[in-house]
Amino acid sequence: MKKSYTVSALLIAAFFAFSYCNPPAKASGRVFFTEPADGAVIEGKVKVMMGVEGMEVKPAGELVEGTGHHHIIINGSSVEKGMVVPADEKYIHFGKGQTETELELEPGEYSLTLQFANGLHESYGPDLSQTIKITVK
Ligand SMILES: [Cu+2]
Repeated sequence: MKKSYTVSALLIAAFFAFSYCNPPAKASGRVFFTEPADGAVIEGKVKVMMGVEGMEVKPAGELVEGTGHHHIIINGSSVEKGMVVPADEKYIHFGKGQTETELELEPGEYSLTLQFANGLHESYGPDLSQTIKITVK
């Protein structure tokens, strides 16, 4: 009887130790435009400042957990988790680890999506994206 108590106590202790060391995986972090504000009306070049929390910005090339780089998607939407972010005039990669840029856009209304992706350009999905709308005059 005493032995089984000891075993139970050990199992419980092991369980708590394990839970403590391995908190459940959750989608941590967020990305956001520091500039421009959602709904902004802008004249001329659009200055964009890209922010991230819970992840580290790192130039592309190497797969390192907890790191990645920004992408801006013009008039599109976030890229599904695990998919490689396309590269064309609509999908801009900031593979040097840049956190700010200037966009030259014709007058009109745009949606800008900020998408964080890993060193191999594989998207972290909608959880690590933000979409805003702006008007360029
Ligand atoms: Cu990329």
